[in-house]
Amino acid sequence: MTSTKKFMTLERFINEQEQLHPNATGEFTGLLHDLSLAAKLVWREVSKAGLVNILGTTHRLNVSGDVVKKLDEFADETVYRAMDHGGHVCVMASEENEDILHIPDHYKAGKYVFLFDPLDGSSNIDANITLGTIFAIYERVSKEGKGTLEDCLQPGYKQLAAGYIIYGTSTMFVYTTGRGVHGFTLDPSVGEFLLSHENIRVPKKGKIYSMNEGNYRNWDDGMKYFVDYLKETDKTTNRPYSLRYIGTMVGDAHRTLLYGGIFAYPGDKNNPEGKLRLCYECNPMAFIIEQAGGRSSNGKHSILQVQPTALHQHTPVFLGSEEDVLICEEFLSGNR
Ligand code: AHM
Ligand code: MG
Repeated sequence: MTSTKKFMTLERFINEQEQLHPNATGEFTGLLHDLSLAAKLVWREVSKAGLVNILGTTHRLNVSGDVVKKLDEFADETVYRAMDHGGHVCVMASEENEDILHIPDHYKAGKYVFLFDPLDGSSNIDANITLGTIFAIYERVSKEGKGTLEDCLQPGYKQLAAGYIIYGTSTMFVYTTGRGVHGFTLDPSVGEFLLSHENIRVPKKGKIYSMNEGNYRNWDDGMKYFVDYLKETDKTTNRPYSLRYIGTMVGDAHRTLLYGGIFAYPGDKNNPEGKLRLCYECNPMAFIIEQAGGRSSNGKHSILQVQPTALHQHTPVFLGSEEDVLICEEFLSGNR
């Protein structure tokens, strides 16, 4: 008997989920459909990244004949354009743009707010290493018309959905709408995302830590002691932990979601609020990890409780297995 999983496409899954909400208008479903198109368009370009010097502009989206866009700019524009005309979204904001992005006047504004990091890990492009796209979806708080900055500055616990697309050895679409976390792997031969990871759960405790340890000397003592602790030998607690760090948050968080352990980008002497952005990177990943039974923290409490005050604000971030993040918090607060 063939597995039924094989035939569950992302589109079908989203439609089936919609049936669970009798009052659903289909708007949200439409938004996720638009997003899966954006994912495929970005994947198509990402998978050709190494060919740019050979193919030149021939196969690039470059209708005006201008110089080829950098991949991160291409991803930014592609995601925006896939989402701007469906009538589902009233405002967007992207890591690549300083201000909020309005929907063009000639398109209808919908009730959702869409925040995204179009190409996470862009410093890894030339080395052919995993990249990603991250997104967060909120319901607007403004009543009508164009969306506002206030619509974009909502705390993470108000997210209706969040997820990421990981362009790795295979391409996956991983998302949550607050009913578990589900992963779909792209079958490039048919151009469909197929359900491959249903209801993902983060292991309660892991054996991997993932952070830029090059910043060690600039960390505060709690962070240093935590990492020292992870390197000690103690068989009963699986120590020493292994270090894995890609430098693409999507890749590091995805591995943490599947294998457990802890991913962190703490503050340090040079950057007290760390490097990663609350609205585009930390909130969506925190929602995913918490939905999968893991824990997120800014060092003191859940990332999802932080009220954003600026679009591009940074926050220290700790994500992963509940036990590992709890121990980290104990070190950070000086209780260990
Ligand atoms: P980007 O969105 O501009 O690519 O930057 C974010 C990336 C994250 O994906 C990753 O976790 C982090 O920067 C790596 O930073 P570092 O090189 O300092 O370790
Ligand atoms: Mg990023």
